[in-house]
Amino acid sequence: MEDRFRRILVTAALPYANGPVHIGHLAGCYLPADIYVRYQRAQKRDIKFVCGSDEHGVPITIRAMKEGITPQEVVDKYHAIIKDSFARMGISFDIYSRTSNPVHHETSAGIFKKIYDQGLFEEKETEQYFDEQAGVFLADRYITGTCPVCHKPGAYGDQCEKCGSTLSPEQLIDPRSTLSDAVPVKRKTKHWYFPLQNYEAWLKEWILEGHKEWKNNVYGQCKSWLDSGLQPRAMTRDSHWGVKVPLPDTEGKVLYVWFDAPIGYISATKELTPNWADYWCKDDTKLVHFIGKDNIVFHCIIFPATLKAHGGFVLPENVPANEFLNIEGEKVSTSRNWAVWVHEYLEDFQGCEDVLRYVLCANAPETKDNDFTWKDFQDRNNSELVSVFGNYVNRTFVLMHKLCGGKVPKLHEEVMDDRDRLMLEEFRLTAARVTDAIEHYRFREGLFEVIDLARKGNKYMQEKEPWILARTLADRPEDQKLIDNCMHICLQLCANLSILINPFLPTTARKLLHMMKVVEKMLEWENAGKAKLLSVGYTLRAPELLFRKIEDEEVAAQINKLNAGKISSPASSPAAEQPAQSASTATSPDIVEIVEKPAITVKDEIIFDDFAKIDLKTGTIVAAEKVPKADKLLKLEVDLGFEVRTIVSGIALHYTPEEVVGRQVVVVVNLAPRKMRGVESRGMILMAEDAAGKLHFVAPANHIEPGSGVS
Ligand code: B3M
Ligand code: ZN
Repeated sequence: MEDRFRRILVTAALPYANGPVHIGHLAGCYLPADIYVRYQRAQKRDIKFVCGSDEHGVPITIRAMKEGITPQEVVDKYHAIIKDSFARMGISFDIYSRTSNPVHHETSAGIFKKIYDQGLFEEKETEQYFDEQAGVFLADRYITGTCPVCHKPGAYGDQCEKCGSTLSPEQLIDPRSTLSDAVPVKRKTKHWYFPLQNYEAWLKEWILEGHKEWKNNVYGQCKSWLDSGLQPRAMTRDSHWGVKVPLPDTEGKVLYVWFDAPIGYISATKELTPNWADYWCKDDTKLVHFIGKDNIVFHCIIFPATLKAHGGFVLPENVPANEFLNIEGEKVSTSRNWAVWVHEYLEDFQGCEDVLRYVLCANAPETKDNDFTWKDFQDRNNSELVSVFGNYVNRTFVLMHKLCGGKVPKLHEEVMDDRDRLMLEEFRLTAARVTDAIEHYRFREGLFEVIDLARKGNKYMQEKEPWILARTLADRPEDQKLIDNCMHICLQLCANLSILINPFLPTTARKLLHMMKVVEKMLEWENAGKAKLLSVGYTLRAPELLFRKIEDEEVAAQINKLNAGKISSPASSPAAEQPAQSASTATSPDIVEIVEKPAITVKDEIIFDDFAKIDLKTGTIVAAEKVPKADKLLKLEVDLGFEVRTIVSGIALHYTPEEVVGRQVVVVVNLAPRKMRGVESRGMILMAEDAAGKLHFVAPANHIEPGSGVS
């Protein structure tokens, strides 16, 4: 950790208490946050990890309406289920609170009031859409219509997901209520707006200049919001469920859920410790928000701006947001029941909590959306956890009992060779790499390093073959020293594995401690990389099974369950939908992910002359390489017959450089040059995108001369 910090406060997005959590939530933010926190605790840093249920917002009131129960009953039910799932998965919050707690109501109302008293809100009476059938004002997400920018249907009142434009409900063409499909009517209502535009310059300075180290996906989203200009945003809503607006004559109005929810982090800290202000108000606190990508704008722009307006609070040092985890190639959808629910997993795979943690971390959507498949779950378990990690530990313990009398043997320095020294050096190097990876939120990489150390251990043991030496001990008694050295090093490696795996797989780490008969204290990070952790002569326990094999039938049963539970058409109302990830897929609190195949739409008509301006020619890719630090980009050299051009193309997630060399392509050759990641791209390659988002080359059916015109 940087010297300027003395304590760390980690938050994980507050899940909406309107449904259970699924594995996309875990992968999105709770697991990465927990890994980070467990590591920091092992570093003996002053750290607090806070979270809780987000119990306000429209999705909860709608669910209550549908189920014919009160919003309080909805949140009570799901708060309990969610809390239990987290606990059983080993997500080690210092507190898991809830935003319906009185302390939260007081805290968020207090913050609102202070901003109000400073005269910073703009009070506006506007006409807003009202659903006369449902009898409610419609939150932005509950209005859909045609996008005024790209003219595609299915845009929401706050955003068009097809073209990414930020919208307001008034801009939608042919608006409809998603609750009743009624045409909404306008009604007058008064609200308090936070003038985000006044904070734009400050936010640009703080994020775009000051936090270039943020993950690309986070920085990029902030930049595009800031570049497109910020608008005032209403911080109150018409509803009876939520934190009451702390002003006179505001019956039926509550704080906007995205105003109060992040303040939930503060209230939870207040509940946790009387020293809460140290964590929130002192500059030497490192505040880190773990979230999913759909929450970026709220955590990077809106919440910091409100904290800034209020004054006196620290701002996040980092906001490591993950992308989404798909299931078996399809987007998670709670309304279609296309999800793997954590509470169900825990029933079906008892004692396999660490396996899920492992697979979700190994497959974490850290830089791009990723896919969870049951086959991959099985493969990773069987070939990595069982065959590499578990097998290594098991062999070491079995051999130590067989060849060294169940005790940690001595290290005989006089017969050590370079291979032994190299292996010991590897402990240190791995520890340093894991440390660096976790400090910089690269958890997958950290985890791979740990598994790789076990792999190296296996290789070392295989090369040393102590069991072969044991056969000829009668003739060569001096070989016992070689056996001892090998087993000594292998055991110290097990001790290192327990320390390094602890943030990722805490239960496994503790099983190792039990086998080694050592106490928790050994897991302190300062021990990572050390060559002497287990004392010579110390008796160790018999090996115990760390991981069991996962059978084909178990995987088949899960796939069947997933398919059997699938509801083919999305529920009629998005209100039934639960946020899908991290904490959700929605860009607004008031919902929800609507799962629809993107409609095929046609752009506005153009005349022939417009088309004729585009110069298309065939070319052949003659060289290709990855653009450093850009996941998606390949730098291509394309032979166009008359010259070879450099073109940067966003296809790296679909094709390797080797796969594209030699391909014929169609190029827009008169596109103005553009710099991408410092490389000037002169032209664009045409690609077709299938329904799954995979890109395919557009090329002449038969090989023709590079430079041929296309029309
Ligand atoms: N509950 C939205 C979501 O579940 C919201 C997160 C709040 S974090 C302060 O994605
Ligand atoms: Zn659009």
